[in-house]
Amino acid sequence: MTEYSDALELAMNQFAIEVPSWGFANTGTRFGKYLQTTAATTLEEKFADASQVHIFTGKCPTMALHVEWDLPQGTSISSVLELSAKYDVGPGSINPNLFQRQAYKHGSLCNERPEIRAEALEHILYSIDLAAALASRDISLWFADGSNYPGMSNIRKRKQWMEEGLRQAHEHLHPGQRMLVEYKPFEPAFYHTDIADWGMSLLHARHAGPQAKVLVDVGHHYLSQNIEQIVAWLLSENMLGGFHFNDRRYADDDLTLGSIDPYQVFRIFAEIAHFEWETNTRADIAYMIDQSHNVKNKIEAMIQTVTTAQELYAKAALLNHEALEYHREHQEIIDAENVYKDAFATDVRPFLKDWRRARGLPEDPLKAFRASGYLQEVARQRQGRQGETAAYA
Ligand code: PSV
Ligand code: MN
Repeated sequence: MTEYSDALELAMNQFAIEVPSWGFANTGTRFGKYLQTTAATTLEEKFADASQVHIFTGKCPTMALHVEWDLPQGTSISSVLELSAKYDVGPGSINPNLFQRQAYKHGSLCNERPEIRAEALEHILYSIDLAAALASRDISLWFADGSNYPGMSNIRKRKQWMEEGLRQAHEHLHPGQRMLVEYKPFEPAFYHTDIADWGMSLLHARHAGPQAKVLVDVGHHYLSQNIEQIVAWLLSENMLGGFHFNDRRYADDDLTLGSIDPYQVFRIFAEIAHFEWETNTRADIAYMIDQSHNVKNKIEAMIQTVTTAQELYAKAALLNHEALEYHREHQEIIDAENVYKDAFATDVRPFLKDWRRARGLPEDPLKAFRASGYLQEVARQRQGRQGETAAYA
């Protein structure tokens, strides 16, 4: 063990990350799907696959659920709770689906037609009650609402409808629950999106009420945007509710976290680590993965994501905050930057191996998972029954 193991150990003990149910299912691109024999098609299979990620990494105790895909009307809560107990994976954030029904072609809460706005609100209220029944704290709201051509929408009216809908949803929240408002600059709408950036999410969350916070999906920014600055501002406003982690080269590509730009993820974690050091508090942030792997094996990719997240979080935990502050005060630019670079360049893998071994976890979760034979077993079980659910992701 190295000399910095105390700070690191504390950070790694605290850090957990939620996996998405849809990350285990067959998902596709606009052009089609490549089906995987081992992909999960039922909620039980999703819980089973998520439990593998938790068993081998020890740090993924919950799975995010998408209401239409996992908990359609009529789902028995007790059956979900039984699966959760059987696989030792808790129901995580609850994601209402406000984009898949035909009715939402022109939007959900922002639709010009009041009956469709009412339908969308009803679905959100239903999802809030579901979350309460499952003892899930967070309701994650993402809206595909927007328009494709200039002139077709009254943007101000739509803003007002969204505001009203979110306020009514907030009124329905149970004590202790949170409502996370996600933004996205474009896709599926290609002219305007009703909640297009963090400022719009922030305003909507503020108008909605004190239990509403902003959800930052790192793939939902223009390429040159400074995401860590957004994180810093939201922390400073006490409005950062959570993350959807993924990586991208072009837009919302849903690639594996850290596969393209690990320094980006490190800089986000560095803002959080410095905030926590400065305020001597722990930021109440839901760390979640929002990825759909179409060409990698889904469980393997999820394990790879978690170990990468741990490595980057560990690097941020190595930051020398005193030195950083000193160099900032003295305007020593290179030295301040080098505090970041030194932490980022440190190989934390030997530490993580020790940390895992001390907890009875495999030193190399991916290798251990591969050796377990789980994939071969589910390939045998799931062969020939690819009854699948389409999922937009
Ligand atoms: C939309 O791109 C998104 O990021 C939202 O979080 C959805 O809930 C998720 O992907 C799955 O479609
Ligand atoms: Mn997302």
